[in-house]
Amino acid sequence: MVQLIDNDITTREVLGWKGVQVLHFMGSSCSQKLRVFLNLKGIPWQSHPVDLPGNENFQPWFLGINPRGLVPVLVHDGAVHIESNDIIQHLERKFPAPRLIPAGHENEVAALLKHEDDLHLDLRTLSFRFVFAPPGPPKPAAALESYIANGAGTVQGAKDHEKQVQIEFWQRATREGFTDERARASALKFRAAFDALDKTLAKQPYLMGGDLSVLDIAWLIYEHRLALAGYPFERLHPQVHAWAEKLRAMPEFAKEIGQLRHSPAQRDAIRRAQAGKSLELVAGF
Ligand SMILES: N[C@@H](CCC(=O)N[C@@H](CS)C(=O)NCC(=O)O)C(=O)O
Repeated sequence: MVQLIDNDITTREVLGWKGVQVLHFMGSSCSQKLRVFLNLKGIPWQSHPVDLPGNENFQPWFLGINPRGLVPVLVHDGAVHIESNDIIQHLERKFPAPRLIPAGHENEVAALLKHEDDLHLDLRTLSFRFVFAPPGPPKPAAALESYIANGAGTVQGAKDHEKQVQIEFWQRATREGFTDERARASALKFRAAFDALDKTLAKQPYLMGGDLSVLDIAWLIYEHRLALAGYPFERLHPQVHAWAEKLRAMPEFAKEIGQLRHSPAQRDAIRRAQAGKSLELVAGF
């Protein structure tokens, strides 16, 4: 569990926040996952939007709350929790009903969620390449400098390796963009993951069996983003496609993912920026 310790937190005012308070961004996949979870649980929470496209997450005040500069962050009665899957598991323990992690399967679910989290930078690569498609560098130099210079740089008191991983990701993206080679490698990892999920969903309605769980939330959010990127789910993983259509129609999901649909003008701009190179073409699907 990633609950920060006192020395990690330099924006001290959050220590006085009561109840469930969430720092998040509307279009962030990890934030969407957490918000769907909160909706399904019916947990009342207070919203603190963080403007990721404006790089507010790289400003000193936010790095004083999460030294990794990532959303979402949960402040629960003054305790600061980072990492979306840890936040979800923490809230599941505190608000057990309705169950979204089957009893007795906590460790199995934690391992399966880790697999999902391990693919997060691959999701980001495909999102930037095929969904957001920014015309210039994904992060302006000044924002990156602020990220590097600010925050405690520690998580649970230890120098944070994860921040370095993030810095290297953005520095490489600034140098190279999101190349065909990287996009293809990321897409192939998802193909393997969704092949396995397709087999599971041929036998049962949800990823953990007969009931909806946090795994359905986590993977639906990935499926949804990748579908926006042009990943051909219906052709490659028909069971996943049918399961995703069913979940997308539930109000608890629809409310959080609906906004990311592009307007026709945005779609045209992205298509032009990609010069006709779709995800299917680049990945060889
Ligand atoms: N492992 C982290 C990943 C969090 C993450 O990468 N969040 C993204 C949004 S989905 C973010 O904050 N990106 C920072 C940025 O785009 O500047 C978690 O699960 O919370």
